[in-house]
Amino acid sequence: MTAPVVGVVMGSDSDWPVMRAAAEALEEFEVPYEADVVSAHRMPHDMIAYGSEAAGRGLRAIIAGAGGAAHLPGMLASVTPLPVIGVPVPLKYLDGMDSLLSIVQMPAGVPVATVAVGAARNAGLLAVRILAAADEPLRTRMEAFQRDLHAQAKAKGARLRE
Ligand code: RP5
Repeated sequence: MTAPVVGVVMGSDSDWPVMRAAAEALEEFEVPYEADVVSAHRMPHDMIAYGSEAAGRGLRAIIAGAGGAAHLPGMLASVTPLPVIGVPVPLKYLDGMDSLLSIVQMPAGVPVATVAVGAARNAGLLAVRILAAADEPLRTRMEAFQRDLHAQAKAKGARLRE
């Protein structure tokens, strides 16, 4: 088993249907990850321990998803030097705007890279890019992925012109 380098955490298992897209993106690039529930409000001491120990355990980035009063990404960012990517999970009310604003509006000095509401796949891809900055084989795979995206977009235009 390869040790995980990305932590995919969320406030509740009810976030998993959204957050699994981050895990799937990491799997596509064969980036080892761990997934867990780390609730900022229901298990605050565990959450602080997770963030404090993440870098020492070998993680290189954290993807944190939460909904509503979504304090998990910001609180993790306050106790780890690792890059934290926040995923606003949409809940039943407010269309995820509450989650988005809870995550994106961080105080100066404590950044969280916030993706769009529900955009866990982009969070996974951003984590791959962060790792790829110092990993040439991974960067080569990301470049191939981008070429593929380009080709798919071109093909869509070509179909419209037929
Ligand atoms: C948040 O509360 C979680 O991130 C989740 O999005 C939301 C609801 O959690 P559950 O009541 O479904 O466990 O902390």
